[in-house]
Amino acid sequence: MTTETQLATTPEVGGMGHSVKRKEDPRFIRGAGKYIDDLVLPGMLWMDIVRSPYAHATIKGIDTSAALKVPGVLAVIVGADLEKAGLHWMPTLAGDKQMVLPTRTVMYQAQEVAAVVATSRYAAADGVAAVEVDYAPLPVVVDPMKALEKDAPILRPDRAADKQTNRIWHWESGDRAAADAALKDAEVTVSEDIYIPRIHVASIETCGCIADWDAVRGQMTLHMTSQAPHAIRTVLALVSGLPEQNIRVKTYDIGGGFGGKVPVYPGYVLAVVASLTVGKPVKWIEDRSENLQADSFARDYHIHAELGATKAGKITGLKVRTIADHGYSDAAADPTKFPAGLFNVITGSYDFDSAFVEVDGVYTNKPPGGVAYRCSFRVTEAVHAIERMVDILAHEIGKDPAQLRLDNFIQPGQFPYKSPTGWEYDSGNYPAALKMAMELIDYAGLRKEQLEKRARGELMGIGISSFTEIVGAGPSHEFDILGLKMFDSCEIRVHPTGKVLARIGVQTQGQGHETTFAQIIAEELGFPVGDIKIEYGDTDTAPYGLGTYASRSTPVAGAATAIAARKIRDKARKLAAHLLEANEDDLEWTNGKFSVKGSPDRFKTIQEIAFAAYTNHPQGMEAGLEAVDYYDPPNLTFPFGSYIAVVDIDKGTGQVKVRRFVAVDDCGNIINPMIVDGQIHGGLTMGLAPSLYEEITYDENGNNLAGTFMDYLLPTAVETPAWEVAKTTTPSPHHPLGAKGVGESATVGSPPAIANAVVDALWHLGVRNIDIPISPHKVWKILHDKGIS
Ligand code: MCN
Ligand code: CUN
Repeated sequence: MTTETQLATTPEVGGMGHSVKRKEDPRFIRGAGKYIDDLVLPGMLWMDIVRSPYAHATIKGIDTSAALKVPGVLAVIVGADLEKAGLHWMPTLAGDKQMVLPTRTVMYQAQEVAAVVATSRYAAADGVAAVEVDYAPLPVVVDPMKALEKDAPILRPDRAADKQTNRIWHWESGDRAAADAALKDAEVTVSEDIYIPRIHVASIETCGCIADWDAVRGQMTLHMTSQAPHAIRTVLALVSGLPEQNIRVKTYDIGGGFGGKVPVYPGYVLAVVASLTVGKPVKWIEDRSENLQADSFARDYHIHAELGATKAGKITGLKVRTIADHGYSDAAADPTKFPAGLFNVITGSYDFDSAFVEVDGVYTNKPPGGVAYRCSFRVTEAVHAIERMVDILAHEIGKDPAQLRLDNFIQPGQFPYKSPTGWEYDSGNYPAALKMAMELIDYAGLRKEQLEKRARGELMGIGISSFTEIVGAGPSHEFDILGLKMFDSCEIRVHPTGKVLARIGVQTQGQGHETTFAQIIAEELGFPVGDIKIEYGDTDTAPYGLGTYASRSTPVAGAATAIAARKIRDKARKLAAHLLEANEDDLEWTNGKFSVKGSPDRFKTIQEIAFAAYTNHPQGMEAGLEAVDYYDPPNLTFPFGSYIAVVDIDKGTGQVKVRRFVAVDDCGNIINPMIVDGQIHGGLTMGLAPSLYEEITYDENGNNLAGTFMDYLLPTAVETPAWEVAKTTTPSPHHPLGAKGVGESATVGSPPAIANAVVDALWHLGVRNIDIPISPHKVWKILHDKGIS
């Protein structure tokens, strides 16, 4: 079910709203995609990394002599080597610093300790095995709550004297006094501790790069898997001192990013140093366990939430306190001003006045990071908390969770809506989405079925999540990363024969930008999508952009593309006036041509105009037809949706089966409905994953207990239900195409629907909350303790 939008272009042109097949698929389907590990350069060497078996230890010595005797091993790099060049620490995106290689202390299990460069991957691995490191173990801090206790070991003694604590920062938003007062006066309050576990992006392609230093030309080329190539180039220039014009970052097909390919990892820096040292290209590719154990994690939020309401269920206030486990360094990928991301969008889809949120970032002996993992900066955590709390409130006061939501939604007439923590939601129609989802799933029928089943002792639950997303970072007055403002860009060149080359500042990792950005140009200029080539990911040619994450490509670079195309259309109008010997104001634009008002047979097509731009342009006008736009969005976009999950629980095993899942999404005007559905399907599966399966845990010694796919469980097609998707369309009022981002909505919105469904099935047994992932063991234990299983 889709609210129909009027299509302005024909299927041949393939503008907005057409399900154009992905231009990138032929190469993927034929096995002709090009990934970083496919690339082999002449004379290329391999790098492999020695990693710490301890989560916290002093390095007493590193003996590289045996490794250097391994046939094929050319060099071993240790922290002391980097220290000489001042490269043993590097800045993180969050303004902290992180070790490239340790000189004294290792801070988490699997931390990089040394790098071995060799003539083959096998020789490098043998070299790694031959490096001898003498460690003296230190006390390990695993629990962030214990890290804040007075006698906890200080993990970062390198910090300033007034920061000798494991608390990295404290951040708050909203009005504490107002929230306190609202909760004190509330007729009903509910509170809950909710833990959102540490999880890890498990993209098909792990991280890797080839650093290629050309000493003769003074040129560093970094071939890599990055979601943000330009930012990497600038960081590399600042850290290494190499002139930025002599650094080229180049990406290829990326086998999934999902946030994990935003940060700068020590491996990249080590490959660069190795190439500078040996003067040859050096390749480094992680294996799966290195990826799971050492790269940036996501979530790991310990949330305590309190919600106040009237007895009738009108929400009046919210207070949230969170401990955020950041590992040993704050390397979170968040905009500079937002240490806890956009977590304060936690008031969600509901209209109430008083909210207060506080977050403390904490150091522990775990890998650093805090990437979003298909979540625009901590929004998944926020959505999970508010949607769980709203459900707890509904059950507590005996009100249907759907009705409670309908009674509290921000109403369509209230947009633009100012939230109590300061966001301005651009547009929305929350009741329409929830009502559509209820109808599609037959909510009333399901509630009836549930009562019947409960009478028979069967466990069935229905869970709703009515989420509001916040994507498209971001307006330059508030959003930057390391000082770089979060604009994005597009450059369009129209060739004489009416074919188009466009380059964008964002970086596709599977989202289909080669297709959808061509569709934006097709919509605006009338060139058929097949005549438009989209390029990205080469910093020597693409215009500067901040990259793809936080579903910002459509909101920011998509807008830049539309505006660049409109600049071209403005020039095309002048050319058409010249060709038609008419006044510009007498021309009208329809379907790829300018015609004279009132004389529809006097027209010039965009292709004719393009040719004239090079062959017959008026005197005094510049030749050529090209434009560039750097777009600074006036606001973020606020996509939303309502999801309903139905689960059945096996009483014998505690296994949760998601029987049905209806997802109604609204991302404003849609560029390519098929691609959007693909994003939703993939996103829902990535929401199912942490709901029931994915989690990284550590034992008391800081050993990672989920370092392989044997323990880090991913849902396969067998576990994944047949997603039922539908749309409503509420355009963004400030985006040139009325579009909002969608890439993360489903991952953000779906976990609470599943968790709410499980708790809904068990509430009558006295269950208020189960933290995700809801494993069969957790559920079985509850049922067993209640004497049911
Ligand atoms: N789209 C559309 N109409 C809209 C909104 C989006 O047709 N109204 C299309 C876009 O043109 C684009 C795709 O949907 O082709 C996603 O667009 P958008 O929501 O702007 O998100 P981004 O392109 O910025 O992608 C980022 C987002 C994030 S942050 C993660 S994480 C994620 C995701 O996309 N990583 C992905 N989806 C992924 N999909 C794949 N296959 N691989 C990843 O690594
Ligand atoms: Cu939100 S993970 Mo995506 O931003 O690359």
